[in-house]
Amino acid sequence: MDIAEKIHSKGIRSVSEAEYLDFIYDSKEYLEGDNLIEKGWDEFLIVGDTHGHLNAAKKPAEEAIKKDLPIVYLGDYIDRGDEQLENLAYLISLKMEKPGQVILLRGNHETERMNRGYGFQSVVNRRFSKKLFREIVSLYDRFPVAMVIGNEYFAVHGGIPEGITSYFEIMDLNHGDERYKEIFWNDPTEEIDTFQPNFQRGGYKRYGEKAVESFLKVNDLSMIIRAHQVQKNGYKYYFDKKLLSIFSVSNYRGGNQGKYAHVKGTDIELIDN
Ligand SMILES: [Mn+2]
Repeated sequence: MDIAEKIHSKGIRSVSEAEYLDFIYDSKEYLEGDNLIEKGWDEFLIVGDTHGHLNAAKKPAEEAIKKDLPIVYLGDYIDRGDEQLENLAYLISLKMEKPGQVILLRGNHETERMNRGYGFQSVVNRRFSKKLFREIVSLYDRFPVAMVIGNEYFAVHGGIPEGITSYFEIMDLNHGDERYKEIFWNDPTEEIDTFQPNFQRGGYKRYGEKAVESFLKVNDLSMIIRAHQVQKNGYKYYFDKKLLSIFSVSNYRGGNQGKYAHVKGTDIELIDN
């Protein structure tokens, strides 16, 4: 039985550390290991933060399977929710089943530093050993940080980094480079034109409409799709629909809605999650 199925039917307590470790080792060859990937898809589903909420990851995945559509997850799979090891196992086994049709991007919570402060490290250590935590952390560098879809969409967890003109430059960024980290940390804002430090996020940046316009123009793309911030309605458009921000856990903080998107050509349908 697949580990995700076992967790689902018998609970995380039924899985041994050796089983989870083998699963993590096996998954490595299925993860891209590239910073950026491109797909020529015309139709796909795209999902924002799921943060340890298994049902938030599952509902869009089941729709993707039913309709035979590819699906992109925009990162932040763990920390905070009640089903962190469950959510991670579910998403990774989905990836292993259909590696070319399922893309797991890296969020700012797919980092050791965040896991130490926001819950995942203690969740793993409570149930298993430090060894499993180290192995899971070693996977994160294999998640792509950005994706280009069908010459239309630029998909990332946070947004565009300052100092990158062409998306091709992302392919060679070192993972210690601030510009690499900005891709999963930065936030959009209508208040500024280009870039400004974001003190709420500990030194990463906020980016404005002119920065987005020029990035899209240079790269011949039409929209950025990103996650990383809770939205009251589950989504929010910025900059005359040049950017879509989605968040996929409902009732995450109070009464917010969760949404994911079904994209077909240039049509985008936002679906309750
Ligand atoms: Mn985030």
